[in-house]
Amino acid sequence: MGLLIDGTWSDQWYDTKSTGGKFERSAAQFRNWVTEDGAPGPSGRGGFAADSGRYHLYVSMACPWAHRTLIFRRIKGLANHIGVSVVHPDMLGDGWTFQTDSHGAQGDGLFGLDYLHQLYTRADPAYSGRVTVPVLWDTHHNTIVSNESSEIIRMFNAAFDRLTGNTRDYWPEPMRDAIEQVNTRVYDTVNNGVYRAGFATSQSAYDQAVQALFDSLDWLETRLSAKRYLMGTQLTEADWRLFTTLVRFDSVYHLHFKCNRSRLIDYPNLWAYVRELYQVPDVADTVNMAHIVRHYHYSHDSINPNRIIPINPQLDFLAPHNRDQRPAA
Ligand SMILES: N[C@@H](CCC(=O)N[C@@H](CS)C(=O)NCC(=O)O)C(=O)O
Repeated sequence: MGLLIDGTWSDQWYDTKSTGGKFERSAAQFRNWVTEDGAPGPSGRGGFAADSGRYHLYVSMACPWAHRTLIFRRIKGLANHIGVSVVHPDMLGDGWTFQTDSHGAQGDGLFGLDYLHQLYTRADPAYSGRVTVPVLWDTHHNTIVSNESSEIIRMFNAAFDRLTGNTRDYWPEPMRDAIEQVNTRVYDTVNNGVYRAGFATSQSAYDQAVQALFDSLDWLETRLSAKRYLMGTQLTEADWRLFTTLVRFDSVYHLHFKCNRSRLIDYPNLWAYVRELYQVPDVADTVNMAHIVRHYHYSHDSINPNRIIPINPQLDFLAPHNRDQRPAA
């Protein structure tokens, strides 16, 4: 685990001393947008037009943020248009690597690099900051378009529609404000909440994070008892953003991140909802539980210093969900 300082790799863990034991995630720095015609998006510069074969996605199968982008790549019919490279699940002193001695880690498909940080310095030789997945790479300008998953999924949602003919919209204009409200709470207390609990280095920081997390899971359980999806009858990005945390919950967050007041399977509605989303065509292919379990337990030696990989529950994500028999509201 480390970061780049003026383009040089430095192996250091997250600093929680200056924040009273709290884990604070730093903002992603590459914020350009792929758009249909290359016009600038909401941030960054223009010049990134949607095109087949031009963009490449770097992901970890373990990472919930990268997972969102993999799901959108599949459900928006982009698999034949955007290539993928999967990093090795172990993230140790060199950060994410392209080692291939783990099933499903195929190395760097574009340049044959050894480390993900080399991709960042290829885009910006003086880059300072964390080296995170996902990364959307542009082979045309030889740079990173974006390393912010919440924005990459919105690009995938719309920018390539003319190319693919897939116009399914997971961020419908009339629902955006309502989606944002749900996203904000889910991001703060659930997606990032599990990390804030797991990486806390003081009791109070942990208590605060874990309480907010379970308050939100209770709220979501109630919401999903009345609605099939978070926004009602329509599956939206809000659901996919929640899914990638929930699908990891019992295997890693419950034990490794000490989020153990309840398990996902203790919530009948949340558990059936996760099974339904898992069973959406092509989504199961994006869930690699072996990489998920290995990455967290092996990489975070401050939490699990002996790197013992636990036995873990056997979860049947393919069991019938019966969510289609719920009231439509
Ligand atoms: N804001 C980013 C966060 C991505 C992120 O933090 N990814 C983690 C993996 S789950 C990572 O690569 N961490 C490496 C590090 O922090 O050094 C996004 O959503 O795209």
